[in-house]
Amino acid sequence: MERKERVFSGVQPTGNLHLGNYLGAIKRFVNLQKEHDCLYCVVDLHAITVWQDPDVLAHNIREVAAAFIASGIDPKKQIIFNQSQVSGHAELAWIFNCVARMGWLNRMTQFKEKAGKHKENASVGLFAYPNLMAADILLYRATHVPVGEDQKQHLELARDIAQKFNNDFAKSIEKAGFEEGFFPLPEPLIAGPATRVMSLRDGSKKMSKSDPSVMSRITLTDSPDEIAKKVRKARTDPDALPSEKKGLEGRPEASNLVGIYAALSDRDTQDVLAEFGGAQFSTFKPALVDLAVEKLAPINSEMKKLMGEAGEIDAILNEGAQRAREIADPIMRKVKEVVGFIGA
Ligand code: AQP
Repeated sequence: MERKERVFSGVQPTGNLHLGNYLGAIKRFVNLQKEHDCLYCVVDLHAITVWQDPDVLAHNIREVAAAFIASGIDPKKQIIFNQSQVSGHAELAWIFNCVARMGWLNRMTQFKEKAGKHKENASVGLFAYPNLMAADILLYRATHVPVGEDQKQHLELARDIAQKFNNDFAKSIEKAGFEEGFFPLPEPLIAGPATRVMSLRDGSKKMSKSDPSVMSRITLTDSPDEIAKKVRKARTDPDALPSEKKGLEGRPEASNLVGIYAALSDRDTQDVLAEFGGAQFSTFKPALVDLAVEKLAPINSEMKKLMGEAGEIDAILNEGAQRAREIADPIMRKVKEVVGFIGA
């Protein structure tokens, strides 16, 4: 079984897809497709680690798929599918539940943040989420994973799981004909000026789907008026923008807005500061509104159009799942052989 470079990443269909999801993940998915074989997954099994209304979940699955396509991912060239259609994700996750150690999962900061004070009430799935994420990636023996900064720790865990699997089963892996271990150690691709987009209301908090304040995030379904209102009201400080990156230190809100501008315009932060250094937010914010509307409005209208054609989205997801299974099934068969399971 030859090993090749392959990109895998996923987005949860939990509603309120926002600028952080777009700049930290989806926009980068689009760029990667130029030179890689990519699988982009709507990770619905992850979504249900927190209860989802079934009707809303189905809508949100289609909406993430629509966002992928509207942003420029070509479903004919790349594979777009929803996770629950490929049973290998859950099967491999179970095997990884038996490879990963409790101590490793206990260190995951996202579980601590999401479970908060009510750890005893959190689902077992929320705790084991990183094992499923490792399975998502390794089921395809993917080598590169574009994600936002918040997923770095989970990616490190996926590498640890791959490494431990390779060690635990070294003998049977060799017997099955693999010289360099069975799973690759997947590399996180976390790069660019917007790997961690912050809340528009609080520069110390990540922009997030579940923030109770709608003013904290720009969503991919916001109208131009809503985008303008949110940017206008975004929290800032009273100083003008600096001309050098160093001048953004200790100014999280300013840094966030400049990072968003840079990522939306495919420039680096220094380049944006060279243009806006010395400008007040009263000048910078309208420029950011114009740019955000210019980039997001076409995605928004394409998403709307696609959402009116649910049957077509479903067909794309079904076809994508079929193609994903064609890659996953032989790998899963080998995993079972390596573990010692029998059967055809
Ligand atoms: N604020 C962000 N900045 C940059 N990247 C981000 N991502 C999420 N938030 C930001 C990246 O988007 C991809 C998909 O994320 P997800 O669907 O798995 O959801 P999440 O990380 O749980 O998103 P939220 O908004 O933070 O949801 P809640 O509020 O439920 O916790 C990932 O690559 C992620 O890194």
